[in-house]
Amino acid sequence: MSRLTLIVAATKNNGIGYKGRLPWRLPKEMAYFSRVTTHAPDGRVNAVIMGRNTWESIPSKFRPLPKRTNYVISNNGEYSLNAPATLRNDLETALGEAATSEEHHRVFVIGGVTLYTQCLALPSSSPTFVDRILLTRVFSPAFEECDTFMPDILSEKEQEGKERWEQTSHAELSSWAGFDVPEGIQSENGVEYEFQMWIRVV
Ligand code: FOL
Repeated sequence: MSRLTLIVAATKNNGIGYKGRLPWRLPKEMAYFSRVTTHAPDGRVNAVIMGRNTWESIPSKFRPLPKRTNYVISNNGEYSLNAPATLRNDLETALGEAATSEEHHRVFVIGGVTLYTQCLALPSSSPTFVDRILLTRVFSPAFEECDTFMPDILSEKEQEGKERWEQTSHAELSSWAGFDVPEGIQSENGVEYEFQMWIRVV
């Protein structure tokens, strides 16, 4: 298990957060996040890896995210999670453990910006790297108040020697997720969004 999946909900400008939390309240979108990151064959669980700010942004009643192994990365060795999750000081250690555990089916990178950026920078030659992005694209409204943005990898111009990202079909997303993912534009609380899957072409 060396492939990582990055999961994120982002506006067209790649806005993902506002004042340390999500800019929207989308219960069905959150249910998708929960289901897709939890879904694993009998006897196995998935791991979720997050930065310390993302950990703190999750309501305490959902921490650690249930039925998943939670890894939290912080440079601060003194940081106290006050919950049954695994604290690691660096990404490499967490990835090494999460990706090599036989118990783990899939490993998800769930944010935030620092972790997304570090993980996306891992070359496809390294032992673990991101080869799949589950992107929930939020089309409208624009959520212009966003103060946190994920790296703009999907629309980056192609460069010599650089990896390409390609959007898969919806059928491939449902097949990979293991359940019927709602297709097309979803409307919830006046917000329009779509569940997408992108894969890295090497
Ligand atoms: N990816 C997507 N697609 N949507 C997100 O909202 C999202 N959020 C994060 C990372 N990737 C994402 C990080 N933020 C919870 C809260 C914030 C959060 C991630 C998870 C959370 O409380 N999750 C519970 C579900 C609670 C509920 O059903 O309301 C869980 O069990 O996963």
